[in-house]
Amino acid sequence: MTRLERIANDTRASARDVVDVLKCDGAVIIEDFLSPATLEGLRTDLFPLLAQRSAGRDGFSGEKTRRLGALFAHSRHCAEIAVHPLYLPVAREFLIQPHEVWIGDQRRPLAPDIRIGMTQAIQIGPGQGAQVLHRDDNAFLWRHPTNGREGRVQIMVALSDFTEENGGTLVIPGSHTWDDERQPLRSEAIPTTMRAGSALIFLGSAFHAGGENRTKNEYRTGLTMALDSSSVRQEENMYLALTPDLVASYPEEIQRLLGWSAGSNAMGWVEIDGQMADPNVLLQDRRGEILSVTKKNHSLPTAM
Ligand SMILES: O=C(O)CCC(=O)C(=O)O
Ligand SMILES: [Fe+2]
Repeated sequence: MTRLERIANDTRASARDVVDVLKCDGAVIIEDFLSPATLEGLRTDLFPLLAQRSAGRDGFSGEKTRRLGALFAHSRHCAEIAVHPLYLPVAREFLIQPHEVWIGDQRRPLAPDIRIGMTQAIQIGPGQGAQVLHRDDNAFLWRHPTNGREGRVQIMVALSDFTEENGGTLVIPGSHTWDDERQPLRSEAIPTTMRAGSALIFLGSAFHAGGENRTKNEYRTGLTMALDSSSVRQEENMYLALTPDLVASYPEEIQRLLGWSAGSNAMGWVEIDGQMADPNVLLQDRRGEILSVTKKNHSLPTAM
């Protein structure tokens, strides 16, 4: 395969189309994923902060590459990416796959929720060599082939144009089906070329890498975010990166995606009055009082 499939973000585009391409190729480009206003807002919020960051200190991070995390603290436009109709429903399709488990004498389906596992703006500077090819679900030591059971659906939103020359993300289409023995080769990878505002969505099991920036003075800037299964720990420590007050200022859907939830598989509970409770109640009551679960029912929805 020599090119990545492209889907235009217009009225005809559906999450189903995106899922279908991802199942087949492991990666897809969504053209004009962001509105011009959101793109401009992200650039205004993030570019000055990126300019203050020092470059990476190792080959993987990139010694001519600047990175900025904790993006929900730096731009409220991140919320629009996380709940985008061509991203969140797509992630749900891959990540919320119920397991049949025994709970006592009952066999029940148990499914994870979705969490934002990491956020990062990545600015590849002139002279930066290509990153090594890798899978982002290495963070969870995920096994391959996944047989459709993915742990992560990642996005790379272009905040500047991505070209072959300036470091557009390298992807090996189809590599999400490979087993753990197969080595990825640079010759199999193709560069992501897309206009600013477009996005590459790829599975955590797909081999990819930051590309080489061969330009003299062009910076390639992307915003990456991961939607992960709540069966894994978030890669970026959101509880240190974002204050509870900051998280509380977002709508409840975003609070939960950022990890302030316990979900149906009970990952992330907090003890309140002796009960394993949903931590989201602590955000709802920012007066600092810990509500008693005996007065209000905050208990977890599972049988655990
Ligand atoms: O910057 C890119 O295009 C990809 C970077 C990447 O894959 C990573 O740092 O894990
Ligand atoms: Fe990566």
